[in-house]
Amino acid sequence: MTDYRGEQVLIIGLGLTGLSCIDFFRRRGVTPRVMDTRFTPPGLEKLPAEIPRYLGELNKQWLFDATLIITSPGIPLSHPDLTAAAAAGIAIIGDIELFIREAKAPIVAITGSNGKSTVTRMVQEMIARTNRQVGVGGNIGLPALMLLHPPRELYVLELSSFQLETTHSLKAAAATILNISEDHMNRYPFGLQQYREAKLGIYDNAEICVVNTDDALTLPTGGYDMRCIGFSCSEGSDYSLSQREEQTWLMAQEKVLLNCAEMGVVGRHNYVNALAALALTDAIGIDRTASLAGLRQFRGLTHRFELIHERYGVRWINDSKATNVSSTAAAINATKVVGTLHLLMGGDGKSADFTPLKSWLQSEKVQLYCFGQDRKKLSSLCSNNTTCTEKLEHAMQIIASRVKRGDLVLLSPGCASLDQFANFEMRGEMFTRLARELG
Ligand code: UMA
Ligand code: ADP
Repeated sequence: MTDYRGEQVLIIGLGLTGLSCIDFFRRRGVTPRVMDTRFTPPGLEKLPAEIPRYLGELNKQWLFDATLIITSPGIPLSHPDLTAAAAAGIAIIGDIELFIREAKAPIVAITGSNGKSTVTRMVQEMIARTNRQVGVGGNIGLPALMLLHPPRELYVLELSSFQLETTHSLKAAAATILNISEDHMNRYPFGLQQYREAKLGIYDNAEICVVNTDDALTLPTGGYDMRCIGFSCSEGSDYSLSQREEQTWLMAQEKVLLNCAEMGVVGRHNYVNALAALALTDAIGIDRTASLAGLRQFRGLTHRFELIHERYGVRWINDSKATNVSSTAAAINATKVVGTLHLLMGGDGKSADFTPLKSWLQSEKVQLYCFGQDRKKLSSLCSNNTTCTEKLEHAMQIIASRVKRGDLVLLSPGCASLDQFANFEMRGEMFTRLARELG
């Protein structure tokens, strides 16, 4: 166990991560200081009274008093006060680094622009069939530090690029980057390569790297190496999809494993997610029968291309977790519609370039409804067939007055929700409630 007594620990960012870090240090006899740029950050009501706090901005004096700074993922390392602290030689790490220093069990580490949570939960479901004590968390569910007590036999961590930026000692038993496409460009001013660099850290010292051979950006810096196992949506990789008799099959080492129709999720992107999950569970020695049973059982996650209901021949699908361009593209690709696709997009676009969606949106079968902060930028993609409203609920009322049998209403916003909602879940819950009322 690393001894932090004698360190002047400063935690920046309260929220879920900050609270888990405070608990971690208190268990080790260290009283950290806490800072948050927000006046009333989430979790404030749970902050123990004896913890010194500074709210509303960063306190330079506290920064330079610290010998160890723990940053939450929501705080950019490029913040001038943090770059100054780093230049002064003060160590800056995140909660995942703290976790890795303590965890004794093998770690499966999962990142990517899209599909992280889906693959993480698939892997969890597959391992569950073996009755192993597995801890699952990170950028999903519980913050990693909350998985240390009681200790587990195995850990599955979903990791964001922000978390990877402050992690230095990871030695995953198996690690994957599922895919890389533009996201969080407001945090990566040097663009996609800078974002990729952050994600590539997941392969450092990994025993096995599960890579997407259809996406060269997911390969380690030096390219495909001895540690790599590939997955692909076409045949030829270690794990691949195969099209036979109008059915899609999961294959491993050219052996047919599962008919995708047996899974509870739809869309090619989800079949590819299943390949990655299989490659990861195989890499850590999970019995194939258990893995395949887990895949059959997995029903998909709420807010990810989730069918709310089909009524009067109209389907309403909640894909609120589509917070970037390629996840919305995956949703449009997975959509089969006889009538009109009423597509709801909007929110905080995080400086994204939406033009890759243009050709789809200009289809006569698509009616686009734009809401939230970046609605004008989105509606400029196709001047025809577009309705702009300030709020999601207004757009849904208009849709309700227009839908016909055979139509599909899809919330796949391609943007973060934080301009109008507390999180993507609240946005999805609003869509779900209105879909039930209006549909
Ligand atoms: N913030 C401030 N000032 C601060 C600290 C944070 O304004 O001093 C803001 C950030 O800009 C951000 C928000 O507060 O908008 C939340 O940031 P946070 O670091 O306090 O977040 P936590 O509550 O600790 O939650 C984080 C992850 N959130 C982010 O990375 C933004 C959660 O992932 C994760 O589940 C949790 O840690 C536990 O590990 C959520 C997420 O949205 C699912 N992740 C992003 C994504 O998946 O796209 C990366
Ligand atoms: P993440 O945790 O990376 O955000 P999720 O599994 O929560 O990923 O899915 C987020 C969004 O991305 C959802 O809209 C989902 O339908 C879509 N998605 C899931 N897997 C993929 C994939 N492999 N490629 C593209 N989009 C995907």
